[in-house]
Amino acid sequence: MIQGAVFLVSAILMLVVAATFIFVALNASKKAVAYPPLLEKSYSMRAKFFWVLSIAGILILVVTTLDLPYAATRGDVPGNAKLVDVDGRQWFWNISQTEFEKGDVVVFSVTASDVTHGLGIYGPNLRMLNQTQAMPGYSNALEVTFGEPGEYKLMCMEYCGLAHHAMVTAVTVSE
Ligand SMILES: [Cu+2]
Repeated sequence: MIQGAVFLVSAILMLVVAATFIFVALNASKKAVAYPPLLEKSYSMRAKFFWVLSIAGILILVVTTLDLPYAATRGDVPGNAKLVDVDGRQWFWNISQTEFEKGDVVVFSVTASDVTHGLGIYGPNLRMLNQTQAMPGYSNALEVTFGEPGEYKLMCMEYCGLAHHAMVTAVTVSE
């Protein structure tokens, strides 16, 4: 469904670009225009574009940066959180706890014992909730709130060898 819409929008935009090229090509040789005034006009347009795009770019940067979840990986543990150790190895996850209750706030302390892995946590609807790297010698804090009951999957997010794809495990969240 969304692919169809994306295809339609792309096709329309490509047609607009093609039509623009054809329009320019057909009108190119009609009349000669003095160049210096044209140059001046395009320079002034370019200067306006520069400022509009710069200001829009800075605004978009600020607004989108505010939404980044860096605070959740800083390691401050909320008072009611359960601390769970996760250790990634070729090719499985060691977890200190796999049973939770709905509403639990869990801070996973994520590390690895051989090579670098990535831990991604997926909700029962298979949407990713949070993810971090699992690195030998480091602990990354990954906070997840188990908002609904069901099976949450932990998957490796970084290619780590032959059986990388099999590095999947699950935790259960009960009502
Ligand atoms: Cu892995």
